[in-house]
Amino acid sequence: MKITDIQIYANCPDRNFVTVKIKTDTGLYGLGDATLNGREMAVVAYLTEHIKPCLIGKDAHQIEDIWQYLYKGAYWRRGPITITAISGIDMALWDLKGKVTGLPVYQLLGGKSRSKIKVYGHANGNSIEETLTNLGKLIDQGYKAVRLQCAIPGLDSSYGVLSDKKDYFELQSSRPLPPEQPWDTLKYLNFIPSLFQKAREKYGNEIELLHDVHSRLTPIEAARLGKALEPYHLLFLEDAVTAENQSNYQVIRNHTTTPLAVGETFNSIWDAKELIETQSIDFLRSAATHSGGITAMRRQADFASIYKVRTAPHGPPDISPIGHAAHAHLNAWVPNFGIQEFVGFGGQKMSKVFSHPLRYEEGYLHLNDAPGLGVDFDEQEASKYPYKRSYLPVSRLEDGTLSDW
Ligand code: GCO
Ligand code: MG
Repeated sequence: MKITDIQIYANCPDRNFVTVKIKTDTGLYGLGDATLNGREMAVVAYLTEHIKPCLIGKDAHQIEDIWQYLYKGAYWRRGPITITAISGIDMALWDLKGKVTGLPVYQLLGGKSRSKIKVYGHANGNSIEETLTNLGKLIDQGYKAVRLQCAIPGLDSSYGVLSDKKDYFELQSSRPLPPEQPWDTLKYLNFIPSLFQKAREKYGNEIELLHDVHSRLTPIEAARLGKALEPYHLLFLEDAVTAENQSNYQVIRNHTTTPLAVGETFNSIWDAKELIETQSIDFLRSAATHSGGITAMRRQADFASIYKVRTAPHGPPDISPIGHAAHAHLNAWVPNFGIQEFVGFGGQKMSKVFSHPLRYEEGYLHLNDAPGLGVDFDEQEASKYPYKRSYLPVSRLEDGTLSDW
């Protein structure tokens, strides 16, 4: 099965996505997601200029060898641009192997460990009341786990709050330059425990609750938050601090039993090695699109399992349906599965451009048995929605200091 061509697409069917299509002499093609939010075109250039010429003529069955060739062969190891590009290629090769054997990718990984995939949804609002109303709506839709984010009183805008937007898939349009958002740790820490207190008062203890700090705290501040949230027993507290220095998590761990999750910006097992070995985290949130594709995610999960760390792949609106499908196959197989983040399937434009093998029902995703990843990409339709340059926000303290967004 020789690779005859590789096409790379950047489109914006509501959100920007980079899609890799590997064509072969069998007539079959494979699809991969290589979307890196806010830096999409760097990955497009990497794939077009540096990867494509090396792979034409290679055997598409050699997934492992191609992964090693692109990783070791670059010499410049790791980094989000390189690894997102490799991830897109890797997914497309697994898709191809599935198609040529007639099997869904989860079968190639070892078969299903579960019949359905537990997800957590997002509830947010401009006030505690509004957030809890939205939590109630998700509970009515069958969600068993929900992440809560709320506007922080006294701040003009807050991470994870949609404000007047209908959903996450509306967010892409208006960011020709990075928008700026305010941050104030004191206001945040004083407020967040009351959100969870009221959530438990209103909805009891059956629903799993989660929260994303989005890396805005120092280790000892995160420890204080973890302790304050203990009575509300979160499934996990996410990204309490940035994890560039992995030993930061030991500080948090030493103070609180609130479970910790991190990893959405990781692009290698090396970003998580110490966190896992020191048992400083409970859930690893790396994503197939940003962490080396299915080949690397499988290794990370196996390593994590030794330390009883479970997987909880990042599932934001800036990963394409192809990336989400890759997670679904991994999730169906992985023995140490935790939970999958799920924010919906996007709007009409997305569903015309991408088809996928997933169905949501009562708090779970169900994966069908289509061969490969079970996805498709309509390039005609996609060409109607050209890529739009768009940035993630940046965050500043009241005095103007740039802080972590
Ligand atoms: C999450 C995330 C995202 C990221 C986004 C950046 O937990 O879902 O933190 O919302 O901010 O993926 O591109
Ligand atoms: Mg997050």
